[in-house]
Amino acid sequence: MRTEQPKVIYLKDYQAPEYLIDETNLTFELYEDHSLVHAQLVMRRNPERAAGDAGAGLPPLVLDGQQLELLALSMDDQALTAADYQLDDSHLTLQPKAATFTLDSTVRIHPETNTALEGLYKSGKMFCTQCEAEGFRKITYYLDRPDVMSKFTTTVTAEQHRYPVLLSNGNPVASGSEEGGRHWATWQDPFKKPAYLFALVAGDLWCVEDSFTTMTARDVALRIYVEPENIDKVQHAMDSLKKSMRWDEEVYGREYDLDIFMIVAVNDFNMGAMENKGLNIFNSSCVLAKAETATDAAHQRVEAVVAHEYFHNWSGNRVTCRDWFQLSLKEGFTVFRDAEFSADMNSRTVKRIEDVAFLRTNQFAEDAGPMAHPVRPDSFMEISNFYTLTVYEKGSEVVRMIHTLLGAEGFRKGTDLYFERHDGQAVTCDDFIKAMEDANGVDLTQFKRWYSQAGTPRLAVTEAFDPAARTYTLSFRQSCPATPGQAEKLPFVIPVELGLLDAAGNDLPLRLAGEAQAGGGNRVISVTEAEQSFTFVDIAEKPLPSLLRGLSAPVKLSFPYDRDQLMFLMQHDSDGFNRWDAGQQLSVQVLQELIGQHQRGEPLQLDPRLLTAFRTLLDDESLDQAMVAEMLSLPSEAYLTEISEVADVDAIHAAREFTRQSIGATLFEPLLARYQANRAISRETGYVAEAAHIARRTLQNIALSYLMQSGKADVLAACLEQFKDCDNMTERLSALAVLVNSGFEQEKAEALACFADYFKDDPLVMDQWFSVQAGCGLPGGLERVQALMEHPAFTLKNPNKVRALIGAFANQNLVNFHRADGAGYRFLADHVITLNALNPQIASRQLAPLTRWRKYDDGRQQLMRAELERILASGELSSDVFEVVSKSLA
Ligand code: B3K
Ligand code: ZN
Repeated sequence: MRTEQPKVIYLKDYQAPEYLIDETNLTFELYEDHSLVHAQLVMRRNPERAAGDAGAGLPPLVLDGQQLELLALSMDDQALTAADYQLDDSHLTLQPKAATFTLDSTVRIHPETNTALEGLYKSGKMFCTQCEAEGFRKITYYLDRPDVMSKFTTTVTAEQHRYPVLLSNGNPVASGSEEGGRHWATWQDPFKKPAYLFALVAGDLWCVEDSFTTMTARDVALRIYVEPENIDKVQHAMDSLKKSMRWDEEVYGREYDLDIFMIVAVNDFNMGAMENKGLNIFNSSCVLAKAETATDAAHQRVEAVVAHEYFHNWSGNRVTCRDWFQLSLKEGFTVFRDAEFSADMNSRTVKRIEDVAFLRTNQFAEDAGPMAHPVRPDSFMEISNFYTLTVYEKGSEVVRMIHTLLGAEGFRKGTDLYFERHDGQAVTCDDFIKAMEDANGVDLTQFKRWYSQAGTPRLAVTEAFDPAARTYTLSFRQSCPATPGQAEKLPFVIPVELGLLDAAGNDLPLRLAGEAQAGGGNRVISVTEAEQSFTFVDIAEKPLPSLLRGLSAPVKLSFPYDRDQLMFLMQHDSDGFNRWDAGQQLSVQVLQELIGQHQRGEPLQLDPRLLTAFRTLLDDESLDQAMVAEMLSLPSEAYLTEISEVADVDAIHAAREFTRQSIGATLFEPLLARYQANRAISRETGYVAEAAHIARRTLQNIALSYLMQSGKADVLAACLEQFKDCDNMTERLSALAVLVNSGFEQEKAEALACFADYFKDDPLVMDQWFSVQAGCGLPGGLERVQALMEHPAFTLKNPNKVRALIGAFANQNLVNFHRADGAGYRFLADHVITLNALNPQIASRQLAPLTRWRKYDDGRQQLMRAELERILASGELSSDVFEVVSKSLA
């Protein structure tokens, strides 16, 4: 906990470490009421910093350490006493006498009471670790920074009966039993790594084993460890792992490097997973999946997270970050890698649609709020607060733009050079860019502004057609709003992928003024100035532009399309993503009109063109069902909030619900036809995990949710049939969600009770049960959530539960969370205060909805601010919570 105001750390203050640690030899003694950690560090003066030593002597050695009880300390086998060092609550300082030395320490720690889930802690009955970013300092005194890379050897000793499995990074080298029912195992990691990649696991675990033959014909043992009751939910993760390993060889030429790769699933975990060298530790929600308990979306998440953590072996572990300001070096790049992997494994267009919808709703909101920061931040108080959508998702968009600008081949040349040049090093985002530049002979100086300037740029586009000259000119004007600490912004390099559609909807051949010949119907132009025009020649008729295809840059584009033009693009754009995006823009226009009507107290009148467009989609059986499902999905309330100047929660909710009802009523017949046809196939084939079936189920479930708006008895019957008779969680949970959001009180109550009774022993399924109810927008949402907090399956100590109930309520149930009396805000603040003491990282994450207070009307602004003030005054705040609250109020 914070005793004084946390310090701000600046990138500009970076200095290389004074000392290095060549070898780290650890021994853990695990017990039920404490654990002991013996560390032997083989250290030396960093030659890079040694220039002035001859005159000035050696500088003090300052080791990081928190919540450690120092029991013994010696240097080069000489025991040290309290007079030989200084201790405060986060450092151990001592004076080396020689440029190389060995430091031995023993500390006592308490994993059994560690609720912050950082460092060494217990999840249920097993011991596990989470060290990134700065958790290793809660395990032993160390230079806990990513530019200190060391060779680790780890011995774990524990009671054999309770902890038959003892794991750490690298390869197993020895094991044995001790007296008194204890045993030990030693692991050695041949690769130097920073302490944040250290991992240890001890527990009663079962594993599924497989193997992978690498591109150079080496056999790698693959093991996924889980608690015994979950052993039947591991196959999908194993398949995903093998696909990832092959994909990284084929697409990036990257081979796995140890003889064994392990994944361990734990129930209590602050985020999705962690890429510890050779021993990934996962939130069980990102490993366990089988048809009966996990939805299609959950299966896809497992595939993506397994891939993401595996890909870190190169982008993060072999080449790591110099300091935490460079976090996006590994995270942005790795998110890009996993997104491309998922695109290759599933539908590329659908993956892009999902990612962009998420980016626009959530990252754009972060970039417009009080925590806005560049992809490479300049400063932070608490690094845990910077594992953000900006570092991850926008960081990935930045890498995607480099890929777009250089092309796949040029990009690969760049990554080859990057991995070769920096293997075994801790480097910066500039090093990454430099490799891209050197491999391609290009200059990315201006492009690098994407790393240093925060905020979502706006790109306003206008057109001018000259029939006599047969030219068509697109004029671009870019601007970027001010963000905290950054008033003025310089122009970005914005790659705009585009096409021009003729009256039949075909891409016209594109030839810019000055070019010898046309170069296809789709191209990328780079907007690099604040205002810039591009003139296309040989254009006989006025075209309709399709701009920013695939969201080729993370910007907010505006072009004055009318609704008929959007409908035309929805049908004809050769870019699937832009067909979807045209539909979204049409929906946004229509919904915004309804929001205005609601605010003026007028009767709501839906533009029938939206219904026509949706009917066309439903009638066209040749379309990819996954695309139809995406296109039938209205923009979320959260997205409508994000694009509002002042968000009127009630009007947004009313407009969207009204539209959903109109769709359900007007398109009842085609929706029912689609529903019945698709449900019949589900019944006939049973669950099939293939893309076509996933698409079919998605459309089936969207159709069901619209149909249920009608309140008709036969739709209810169909919904109950699906709920009871299906063989998989995708159909069951969708039916449950539809019931929960309906007015059929008795059926709803019965379904919820029956579901909970059946799945009460499966925590991940119960998370879904909590979420579905937390997200229900019917009146009384807060009271329902408060009652659920008392449910025996709920606990604030499990992050998944907090996210499933409190998180889902505050982020997805906007109309209930933003109740005009502020009770939703009070509820959230109360739990943030409790969580601050239990688990600061989770507390700080849950705060996000309150930080967005500037989006709302005066009354709500005051209520939200008052809750932030109350948190600030509530006592000793963690640096995590303090940073977010104080920046939000600034
Ligand atoms: N690198 C970890 C995130 C660690 C977060 C620490 N607070 C997971 C990932 O991005 O792969
Ligand atoms: Zn990552």
